[in-house]
Amino acid sequence: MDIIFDERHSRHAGRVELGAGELVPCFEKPERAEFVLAAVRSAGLGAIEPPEAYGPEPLKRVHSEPYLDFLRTAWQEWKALVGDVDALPSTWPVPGFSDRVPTSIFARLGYYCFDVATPITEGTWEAATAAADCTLTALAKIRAGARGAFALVRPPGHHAARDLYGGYCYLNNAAIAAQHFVDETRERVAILDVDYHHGNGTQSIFYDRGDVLFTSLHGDPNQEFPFYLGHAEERGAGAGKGTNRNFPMPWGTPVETWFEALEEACRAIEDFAPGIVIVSLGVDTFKGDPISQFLLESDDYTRLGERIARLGRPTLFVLEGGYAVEEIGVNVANVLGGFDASA
Ligand code: FKS
Ligand code: ZN
Repeated sequence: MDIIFDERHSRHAGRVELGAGELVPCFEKPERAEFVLAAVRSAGLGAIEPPEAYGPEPLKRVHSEPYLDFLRTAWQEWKALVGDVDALPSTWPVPGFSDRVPTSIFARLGYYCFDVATPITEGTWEAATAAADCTLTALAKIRAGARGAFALVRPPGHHAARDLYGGYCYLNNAAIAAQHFVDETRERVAILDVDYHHGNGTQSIFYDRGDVLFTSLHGDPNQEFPFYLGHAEERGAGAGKGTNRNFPMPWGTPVETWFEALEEACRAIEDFAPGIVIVSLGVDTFKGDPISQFLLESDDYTRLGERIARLGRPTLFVLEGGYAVEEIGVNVANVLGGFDASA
């Protein structure tokens, strides 16, 4: 398993997010990647390499130019006006307000961001673009014949839509890789999103696309972030009708039920016969995760990796969430180890 990693992830280090009624230290922090790096290294899963630079073109295939310009320049504008504190939105253009693109930095934060947990800091753009480059480099390993590759990245990506960020995500790494694969091969892509949270960004980017299947297992949006998307009846639109499959599950769902949903998602992927499987790999389904309510244990991640291997397709793993920092390393390494042992 080739592993792609870039130390520039640590340039993104938000200080605070707004939790329920109080500012708390960011859950999505640099140590996460360090724990994963240590675990994949000690598991001896494969060579760990830095990324190639792909430039802006692959990003523009998924995100709008005004959105990318905003992400690239927001920190400087915020810092000049407010000072060296995390940039967070505090007001939003909800339905009923004008849909003009606003000019003030305060207004543009709310225009492009959907929550109060996703700070823009000095190094956010650098880290986010490095993560996209890592994911594209891992994809290139697969194009060159590898059976599996792992993009060990942060910030994560699956909540980021064409021109919307939130949920700790800015650039949608998995979607950028999926689109790049389609552009290069014209083959079909299946995305399996096993993060605890629904990948609203990835779903929305490919919702009307028949060539990209999106499947997701996640906390029921009636109870869980991102709340406004991720229901079972969202099946895709237009040419993409039938190529969006959500498996929402309530808090405390038994592990066996989770694996039954995985089985259904895998059958949908097998029927779709994609040229590649891209796994949005969050391990916040872990029993000990501080912000999530599923019950998987460390050994269950090995089983997950084995099932993914049985899909029999080239597979790109992209890191998403997981906040039990001590255990995310071993949980991720178990998925990749289970995959390698069965591939
Ligand atoms: C906790 C509130 C949590 C935000 C949750 C974001 C989850 C992000 C993620 C990703 F993979 F993107 F990192 N609100 N008090 O895990 O889905
Ligand atoms: Zn998550």
